Amino acid sequence: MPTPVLYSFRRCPYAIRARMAVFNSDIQIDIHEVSLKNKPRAMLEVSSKGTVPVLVVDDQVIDESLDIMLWALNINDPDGWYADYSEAEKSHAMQLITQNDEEFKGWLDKYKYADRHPEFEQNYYREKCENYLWILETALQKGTYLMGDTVSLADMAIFPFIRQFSMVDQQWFDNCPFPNTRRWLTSLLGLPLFARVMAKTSAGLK
Ligand SMILES: N[C@@H](CCC(=O)N[C@@H](CS)C(=O)NCC(=O)O)C(=O)O
Repeated sequence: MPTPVLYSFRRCPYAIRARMAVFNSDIQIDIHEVSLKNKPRAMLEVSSKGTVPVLVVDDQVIDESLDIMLWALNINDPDGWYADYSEAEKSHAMQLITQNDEEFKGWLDKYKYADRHPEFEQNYYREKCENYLWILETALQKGTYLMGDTVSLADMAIFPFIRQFSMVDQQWFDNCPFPNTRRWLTSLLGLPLFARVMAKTSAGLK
């Protein structure tokens, strides 16, 4: 089987979550870092929607980050991010991820680029984001991670977006009333796996 190719963009939260799962599963892949302003023709030929990440494995094209995570975890889930959970827990994890992808991300983009959305002040967009942070904070008051005391798919799929949120106004985040979310994010950002996923040189890539 030829080595699977992952079209990726280093800072993209969707690509980060996909790389977290693929790297953790120890599957050998070639990472193709993409310029979003000049996407490679080979990528657009297999996925015309033009978003990263895109995984090409044999004749299969997977162009949704969550599907890439599930593909990797299905092959190898050494730390039990997914397989070890009950169906009810899996569905709860998916619900948290869907809320991130379908609601929070939209408000996050407006918060980050508030100058492009002058109909409201930046604080308005941040307060919209906070609705989701409350949900995370409540879960994280009960356990170290979103699904309990071990890392799960939910943590890995969501934290790259909370990272992005935290960086919009780091000072605000460092003082915000979500201490458990802050603690959770700090712990995930400190993982050696995250350092590997974010490495700028190919030495960090598998
Ligand atoms: N639903 C997709 C969303 C991926 C996505 O929107 N990625 C952004 C980068 S963070 C992108 O490629 N945008 C296209 C562009 O900027 O041209 C997924 O989960 O993979």
